[in-house]
Amino acid sequence: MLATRDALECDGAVVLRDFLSADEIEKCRALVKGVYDRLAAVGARGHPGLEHNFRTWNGVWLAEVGSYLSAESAALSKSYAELTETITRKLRRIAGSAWRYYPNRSYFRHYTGREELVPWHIDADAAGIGRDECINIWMPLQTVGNGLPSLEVVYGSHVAMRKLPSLTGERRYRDDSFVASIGQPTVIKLDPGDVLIFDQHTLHRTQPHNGAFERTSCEFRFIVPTGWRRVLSVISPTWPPPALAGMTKVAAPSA
Ligand SMILES: O=C(O)CCC(=O)C(=O)O
Repeated sequence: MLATRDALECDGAVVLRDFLSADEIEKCRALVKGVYDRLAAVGARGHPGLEHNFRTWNGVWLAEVGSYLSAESAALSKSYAELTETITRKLRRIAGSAWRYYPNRSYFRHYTGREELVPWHIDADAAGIGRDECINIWMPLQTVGNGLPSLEVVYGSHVAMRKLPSLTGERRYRDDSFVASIGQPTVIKLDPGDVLIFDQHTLHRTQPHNGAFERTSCEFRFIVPTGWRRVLSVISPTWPPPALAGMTKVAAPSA
């Protein structure tokens, strides 16, 4: 466990093999497919963030998926709750109990080749995290890094990126020459069940790929609440605690 924490702190990213079992991945696949099928069939009226993300980049915003599923499908709702509980329990055992699951900045992503592949960025500014500490558990549902595009990361880049000012414009991406000035990219090869965990300041992008393809992944983000949030966070492994979710104003999601 400490080796993983040390690697995350030192390298800003760490691969964990078999983070989910074959059975857990199968259930996750069924859940993600069920959510996409439901959204395609009936849309998400009353859930503007979910609808917006789905239409603009084929993404599923997890902040609204819990309430959407509880009205749409008891089976999918239970499956979503079980999956996020499993991931949260495993992550906290490895990284520490201060981490809280953060659905406000968590997504499913289904690529077909028609969507823009995400350019170089750090989550801290491009994903509008707005928290001191955040990590992303990136989990593909297929094998990636050979045929299907994976993530490319620059190990250790979080140290330099933390010292630089955040980008604030419309497109918060970095170009190849900027990335070359920071470090050497690595393509991450993962099988279903494996995850890449990375810090919100670690440079990464979708591995370039030409033509049509089908790839689905999950981005589960976790934060360490501070100040008054830290006090309240003792009541739940999720932030905001589900009982307060309706009262906590959520900023518009960014894709
Ligand atoms: O799934 C991808 O290819 C991009 C994901 C990403 O950039 C992120 O999770 O921050």
